[in-house]
Amino acid sequence: MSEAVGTKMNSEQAMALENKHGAHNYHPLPVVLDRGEGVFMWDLEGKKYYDFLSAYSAVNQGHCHPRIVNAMSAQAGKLCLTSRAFYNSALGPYEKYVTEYFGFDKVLPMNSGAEAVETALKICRKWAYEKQGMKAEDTVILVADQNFHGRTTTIISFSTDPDSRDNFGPYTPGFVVVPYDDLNALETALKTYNVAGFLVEPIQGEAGVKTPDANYIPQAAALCRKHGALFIADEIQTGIARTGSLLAVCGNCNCERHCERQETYTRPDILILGKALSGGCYPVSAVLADDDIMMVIKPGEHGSTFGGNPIAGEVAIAALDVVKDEKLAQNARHLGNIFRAEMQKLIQETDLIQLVRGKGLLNAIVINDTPDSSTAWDICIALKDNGLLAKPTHGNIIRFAPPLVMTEEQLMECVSIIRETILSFRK
Ligand code: IF1
Repeated sequence: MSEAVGTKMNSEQAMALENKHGAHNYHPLPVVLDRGEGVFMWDLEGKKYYDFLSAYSAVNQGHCHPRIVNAMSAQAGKLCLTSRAFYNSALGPYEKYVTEYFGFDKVLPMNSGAEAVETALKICRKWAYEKQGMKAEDTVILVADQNFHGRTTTIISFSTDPDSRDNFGPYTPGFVVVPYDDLNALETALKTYNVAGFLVEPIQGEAGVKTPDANYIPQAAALCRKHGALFIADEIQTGIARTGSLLAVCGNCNCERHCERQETYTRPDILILGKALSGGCYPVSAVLADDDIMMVIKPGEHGSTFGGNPIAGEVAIAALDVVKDEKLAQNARHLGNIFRAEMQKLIQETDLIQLVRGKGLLNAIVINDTPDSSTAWDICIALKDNGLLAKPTHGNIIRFAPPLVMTEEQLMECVSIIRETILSFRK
């Protein structure tokens, strides 16, 4: 096994180091990235790639966006972490900024997406017991089948994916799974159980970019309100302009700021953000809600060492400024329409692709092979060789999610790479 010997490491050596010294909890594409800028990344041998995954929609603002990196560097040289045992001068301004940006009374700052989901679940339960008089022993939170909300023990307790769930029990009780995009099933569950809340992705990313009926989210929220349950939107992957509006729950509005126009915006009771909240530069997540919900959490009842740290606050302000100033929601909507139209043309030229689906620049193609086939993986290897990085989600589905700063010219070059790769691909 070749080891780095003082000179610059090559990709083979880097992969060998990970294989030898790292847990094998991933199966990465065989490429070792060393630098990123905007929509591009370079491997250790200097080969340039278009990034068509964006770290699962964390790098919406493009790799190493200078405004975000500068904000991070400046704060890192001043004050990195105080813990919440004390106030810090960056947190209040950030909390004001982010609550006004999304239109909620309060924010509870965390770090990873899963932490934010766990936070939302705890707030929901406490609200149900203390404000609604529900009892823990017979109260549930509804979740959708094929959900993905993170990898903690409680979150995988309600996963329907065996890979995420098996052999991690015993599982956290108090969750009921309902079919996604099925309003009748949701209403039946709301009538059958004492429901504290419904946690749902407005578009199911990991399940394969499952875009529900246009009425699903608005009607689901209305059903929750009718039955006294909280509507909890997990926008960790779909939020921050990814789907062509500020939030996927904004529906058909493509402005980059929240609004109260009820005809397009389904306002969640609890909004969960992560990933691109920091532009992929730093772990930042957040839970937003109004006082009547958020204030059930009292001092000492929840938090984390790094939650609300000064760097996170400065980075998130810069990341959200970039979304607004560079009109990333509008760009995602415009380029997403072009991308899906180009994929529809490609579908006419090949029997390898069944369909394309998505919203904004969160899209996926379904490959015409069985989910347990290696075809989607093999296509991603061929795409890599042709200078474009993407990865299958489940089995035969390839997710395409470039940074939202991409230009139309760059998108068309990526369409050409995908088209040439597909048309020349042999199983
Ligand atoms: C990995 C998947 C995507 C998420 C939604 C919460 C979280 C995620 C809707 C948790 C995280 C990441 C996790 C990442 C790969 C990626 C992913 F493949 F795991 F399922 F995007 F679909 N809610 N999704 O998408 O946020 O704790 O990761 O910050 O490698 O596990 P996190």
